[in-house]
Amino acid sequence: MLDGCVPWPGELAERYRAAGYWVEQTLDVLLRDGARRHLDRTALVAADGTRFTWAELDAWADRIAAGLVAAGLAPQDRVLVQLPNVPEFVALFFGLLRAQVLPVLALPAHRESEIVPLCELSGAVAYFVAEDDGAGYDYRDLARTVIKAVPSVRQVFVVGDPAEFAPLPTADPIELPAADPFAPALFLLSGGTTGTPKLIPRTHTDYLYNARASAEVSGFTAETVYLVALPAAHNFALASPGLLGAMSTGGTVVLAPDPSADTVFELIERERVTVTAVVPPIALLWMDVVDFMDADLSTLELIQVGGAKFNPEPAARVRETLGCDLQQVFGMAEGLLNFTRLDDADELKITTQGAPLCPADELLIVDEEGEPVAPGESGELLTRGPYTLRGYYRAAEHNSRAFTADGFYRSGDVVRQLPSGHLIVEGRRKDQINRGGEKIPAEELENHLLAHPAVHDAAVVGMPDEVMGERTCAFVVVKGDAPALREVTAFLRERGVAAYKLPDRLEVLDEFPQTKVGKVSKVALVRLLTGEDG
Ligand code: OOB
Repeated sequence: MLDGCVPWPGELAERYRAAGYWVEQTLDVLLRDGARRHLDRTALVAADGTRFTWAELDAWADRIAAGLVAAGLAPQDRVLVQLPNVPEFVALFFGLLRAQVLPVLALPAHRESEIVPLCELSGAVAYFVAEDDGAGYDYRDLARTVIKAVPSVRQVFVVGDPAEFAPLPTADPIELPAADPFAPALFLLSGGTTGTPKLIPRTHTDYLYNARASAEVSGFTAETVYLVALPAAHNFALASPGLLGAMSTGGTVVLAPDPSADTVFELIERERVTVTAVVPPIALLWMDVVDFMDADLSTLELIQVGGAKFNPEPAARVRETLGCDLQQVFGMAEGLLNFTRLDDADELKITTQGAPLCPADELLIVDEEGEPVAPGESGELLTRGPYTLRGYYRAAEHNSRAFTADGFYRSGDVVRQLPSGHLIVEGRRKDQINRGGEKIPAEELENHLLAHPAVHDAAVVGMPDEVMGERTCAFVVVKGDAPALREVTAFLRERGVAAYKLPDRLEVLDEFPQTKVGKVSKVALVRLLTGEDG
């Protein structure tokens, strides 16, 4: 295991192997085998209609792998990858796997305040970006800041015009040694609950299981045409089942640059898309406008909705509005995935967030004292299993709190389990805001707010919102004149905070309500917003 990663205990690892959840293959097998089997069929389609056969994608990944080696990158090196949904994302992903260089997958929305700490924590030696985001934001400026701030980052590679940096490296293919299937292949980002980012190591074999089993439970086949509507770097769109799941069955992957109805409906019609995955606000948006747009969505068989709670009322309207089946997905980058099954009764598809993917997923639902609740009661979900991490990367101290002594991950989600095994997500015990699927660690935003000269104290909470599930409210105690929301968000942007983390509302208080033990009472703060008492 890479230094800083926590392995599964030998006895469990043996069990996962014996049961066939862990196979002795590397993730790269998805492209290598796919290319062997499907050769001249279409593997990947870009938004502009550029198409790549399996053989072309395979050859491209080989050239990138050789280019990475020629550029001096070595096995186990970490690199930061921040690319939008472009074909280069897929080719580079497999190129990195082949060269055994470990990508840290950042979201396109991330900025300096996320990217710099991620590079520091991972010791990244290179940074891969796109020229821009298509909407005027130039990632090369961000790269200039990052290389100045983080000495380990020696190289920047750019998709598009590289300016003073290098283009994606390619070279004539070379023979490369095979990776250890049980070693980390990549790092996902955690939604986070603390002031600093957390990295999730995913091994070849655990992520292969994640992608293949998800594809199976979602009914993917060689005829599947999967539209990547969420950022490809997110676990949902990447491997749950996502683009890797579609590749595992020989399906076709179509890349959408953004999830707007205009963009997506046109791609669904043009490419005859059969399945896609979105967060609830996007599903709501599509359902709202579909009647006013004359797109042909008749090929769409399934929409997967997850990342945040999808309420039963809109869930019940999916079939009549979008004309397709609904699959709810309750997952986490840390591992555990829950899916409603395609043959579940409508009631379950509409009112639950699904049942665990793997028979070896172990779930505990516990009360505040950590004791298991009675069956059917709600409590915090703890889990371990063949594709759930045993520790964040280089985070020994945090790991001692985020996991139980016997290795269960504390999800921070409050759930209730039906006799069928299906879970209903009822809330959260972690200090995080889930803004339409985008996760905001409260402490991180509070730290940024505290840096503002007029802010004496800060507490960030989620306020209920019909469309987003929650929006972000920042409560502050000020010194001197109270700043306006606009001034505060400008300040946060200036600090390089991602746009989705900016507060939607600012409330100034003389002092914060406190709990019995003298901590800021976030429950009381939310009550101030919703006007509920008791
Ligand atoms: C997915 O992954 P992350 O890592 O961005 O966020 C995980 C957290 C969960 O712990 C839970 O708090 C929330 O997001 N969540 C849901 C949910 N799906 C995720 N809360 C309620 N209902 C749901 N359906 O969000 C993710 C990863 C893979 C597949 C799907 C989602």
